[in-house]
Amino acid sequence: MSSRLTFPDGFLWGAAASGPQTEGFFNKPHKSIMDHWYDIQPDDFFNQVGPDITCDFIHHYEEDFALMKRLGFNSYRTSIQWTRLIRDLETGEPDPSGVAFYRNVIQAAEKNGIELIFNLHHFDLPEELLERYGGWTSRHVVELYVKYARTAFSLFGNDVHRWVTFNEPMVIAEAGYLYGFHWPKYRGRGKDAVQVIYHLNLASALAIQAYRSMKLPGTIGIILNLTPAYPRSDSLEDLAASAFAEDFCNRFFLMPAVHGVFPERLIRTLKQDGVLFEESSEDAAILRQNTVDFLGLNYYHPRRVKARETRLDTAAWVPDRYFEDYEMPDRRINPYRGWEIYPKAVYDIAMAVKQEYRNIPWYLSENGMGVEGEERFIDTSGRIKDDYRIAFYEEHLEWLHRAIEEGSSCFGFHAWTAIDCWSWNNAFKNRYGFAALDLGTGKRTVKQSGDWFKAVSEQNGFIPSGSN
Ligand code: BGP
Repeated sequence: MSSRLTFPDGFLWGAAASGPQTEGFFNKPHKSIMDHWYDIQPDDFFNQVGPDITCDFIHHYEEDFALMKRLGFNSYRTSIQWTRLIRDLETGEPDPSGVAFYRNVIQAAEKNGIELIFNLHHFDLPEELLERYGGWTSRHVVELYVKYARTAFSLFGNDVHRWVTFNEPMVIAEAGYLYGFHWPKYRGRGKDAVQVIYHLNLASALAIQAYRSMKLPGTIGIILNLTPAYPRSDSLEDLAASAFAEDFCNRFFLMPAVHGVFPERLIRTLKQDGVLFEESSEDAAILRQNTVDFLGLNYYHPRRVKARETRLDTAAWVPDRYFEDYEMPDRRINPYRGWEIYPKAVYDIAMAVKQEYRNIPWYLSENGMGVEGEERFIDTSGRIKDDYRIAFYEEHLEWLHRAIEEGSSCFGFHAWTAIDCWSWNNAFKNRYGFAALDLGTGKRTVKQSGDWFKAVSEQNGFIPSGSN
C-alpha cells in the first residue's frame, strides 16, 4: 500500500528569496546597511563577494519566473528593497525606475501563473537612516518605514494580494545589536536590542493599520524565524532557561503579532532589570488592534538551551544572562552551515501555533539546506544530484503533513530557495537553490531537487522515499 502524503487544496508550493540577495545593486537611489558594510569591510564576506550583483535578477527576472514555472512553483516570496523603491526617504516618494522594475516583476510573475508575496523588509535598512537617526532604535525610522509601506501598498496593493511587513525581525536585533554578525555589528547592546524589537513590532502594527485603512484586496502578515527552545533537561534551571529563551527569541514577536500584547513574564523581567523599552501612550492600542492575518514561519534548526554555566563576557545587560546555548551530543548537523537538522521541530511549531496562537493560518515560509561545493555532485548529464536536499525536504514535509492531519492550519511550503542566491557573510559559499547559479556566466541549471519539487507540486504531495 502506498503511503502518499497529500496536502490541502490550494497549498502554496514555491520558494522564498529577498531583493538584496537576488536583484543586484544597479540603479538604486540609496545603499542599504548591507551594501555599506561590504563597501567598508569586504573581508567579512566569503571570497569577498558582495551584494552588488548577486543573481542579477534585475536583468534576469523574466527568465527566472519562467524557470520557477518549470520548477512547478505556484507562488514566490521576495522583498521590495526600500533602497530601490523610495527616492525620498523622508517623504516616501517613490523612484520611477524602482517602480518600473517592481511592476515588471509583478507582470512576469503573473505571466507565469506565480502568486507573488511581497515582503517589505529583509534586513536591508537604508544606510542613511542608521547614520542619521541610529536605525531601528529611533522612532522616527518607524515613521519613515510606514511611509515607505504606504507607498508600496498604493503602488502594488491591487496586484499583489499577500504582504509581509518584515522577514525575521529578531535577526535585526540579534545580528546587529547582540552578537555582531550583521551591520552595524554591535555586540552586547541588550538595551538597544530591546528598543529595536519594540520598534519593529510597532512598525509592523502601523504598516498593518495603514494597509487595512487603504481597503486593499489582500491579506498581510509577518515572517518570523521560529526556533523552538528545547531545554537540555527537565531540571527547574534548564526549564527556566528555555522559558526565557522562548519568551525573548520567539514570543517577543509572536505575541504582539498574533495577540497584540507582549509576553507578561518577559516584560516583568525587563522592567526589573531596568531595560524595558520606551513607548508612547497610544502604542498599546495600535498593537492590540493591528494583529496579522497570517504568519510565515521560517525554520532551519532548533535552539537548544541550558541554564548558564559559564560567565558572561560582558557587564552590560544581554538576554544571555538567563540562558546559554547547549550543544547536544549526537545531534545531526549540516556541516557546511553548522546548523542542527531536526525535522520534528516543524511539527512542534505547527502544534504551538494551533494551541497557543489561535491556530492562525500560517505557512512554512523558509526551510532549506545550504551545501558547499555542490559541483562535486554533478552527474554525467551535467546536473547536480542533490539527493541529500530531497531527503532533507521530505523529512520536514512529512512532519508538516502530520501536523496538518492533526488540524494545523498550514497553507503552504516555501523552500529557501529557487536559484542559488547571495547570503549575508557567506555570500555564495553555501548553495540552497533548486537551480544552480554559475557565478561566471550567470547560467541557471536545474538540480535533481528541482525536478523532485516540480513533481511534488504537481501532485500536491509525494510518496516518501522508503515507503512503498
Ligand atoms: C534566513 C534568512 C535568509 C537566508 C537564510 C539562509 O534566516 O531569512 O535571508 O539567508 O536564512 O541562511 P544563510 O544564508 O545565512 O545560510
